[in-house]
Amino acid sequence: MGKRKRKQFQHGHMATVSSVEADSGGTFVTPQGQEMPAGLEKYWRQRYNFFWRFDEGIAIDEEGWYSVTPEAIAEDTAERVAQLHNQRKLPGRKQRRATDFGRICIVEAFCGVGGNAIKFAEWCEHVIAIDIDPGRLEMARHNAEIYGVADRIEFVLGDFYQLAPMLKADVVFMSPPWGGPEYLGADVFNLDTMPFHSAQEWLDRARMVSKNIVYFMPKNCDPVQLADLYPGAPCEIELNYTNGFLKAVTAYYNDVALSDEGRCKSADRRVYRRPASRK
Ligand code: MGP
Ligand code: SAH
Repeated sequence: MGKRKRKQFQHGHMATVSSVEADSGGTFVTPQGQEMPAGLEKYWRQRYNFFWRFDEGIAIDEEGWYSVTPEAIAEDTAERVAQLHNQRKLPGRKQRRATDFGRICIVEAFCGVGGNAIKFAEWCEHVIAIDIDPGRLEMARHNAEIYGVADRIEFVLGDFYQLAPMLKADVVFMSPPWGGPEYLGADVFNLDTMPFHSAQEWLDRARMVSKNIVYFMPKNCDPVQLADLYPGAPCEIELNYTNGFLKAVTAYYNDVALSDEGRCKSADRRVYRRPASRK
């Protein structure tokens, strides 16, 4: 890890090894003897999809493992959001220089271990990253340091529901808890059944911060229910794939919805729109 200080997190672990072995009892033990929470093997296999710099000391805890947004999806979202309010279109990711930022401020309402916040900080001038869990917020800061973007992120410990009335930003991004991996058990995930607050209640809070909202949601939710959370707003819903597998969907409301399809970088990123007249 070079000069970077290694930290041990209370509920997380430093995941710095490149392979993992299952012991006979079904728990996972890394070659360095670190125990992984049981049932997380499929996430471990995807570790470089989550953070390409994983081996540099990325910190993740159990909720972080099953909630972090895959990096390619987070990058697509950040690139798209960064185009908002720019005088000129930002160069694509290959040509982009470190000084080419979207001149916007974005609130990342549920920062987790930083999957989205890091990508927003790579593309946007200012990121306010909120999480209610101090351990995970600290992991996000640590991970952002690995990516060299921590100085563009304001880390805020708190409840987004309480904080929203005090915030203003150009865009709000939300990837709230969906109730754990059990969401996969439903044929159609009902957005009213999310824990703590319904998808509608979260969105109504986000509207206090900005009309431009990006909502990261389960792949098995009903796109019509998702679009109808914000009556009258232009809404675009994209299907988010990594390596050919559908992982989630993202809804864009208002100005961030007005993209053109040609902007999509990845063949795995497919877009469809709600009819503009739908209320
Ligand atoms: P997953 O549960 O790993 O499904 O979630 P996958 O990989 O499609 O499973 P399969 O068995 O069908 O192949 C896919 C992605 O959704 C994860 O990588 C996270 O990015 C995201 N995700 C999953 N959960 C449980 C949450 C959650 O509770 N909150 C948020 N914000 N994202 C989640
Ligand atoms: N986008 C993140 C994953 C978010 S997971 C990433 O890519 O890493 C959802 C996060 O929401 C969890 O870390 C959880 O601690 C946080 N959370 C739950 N309730 C919250 C609340 N009321 N306010 C802010 N954060 C909350």
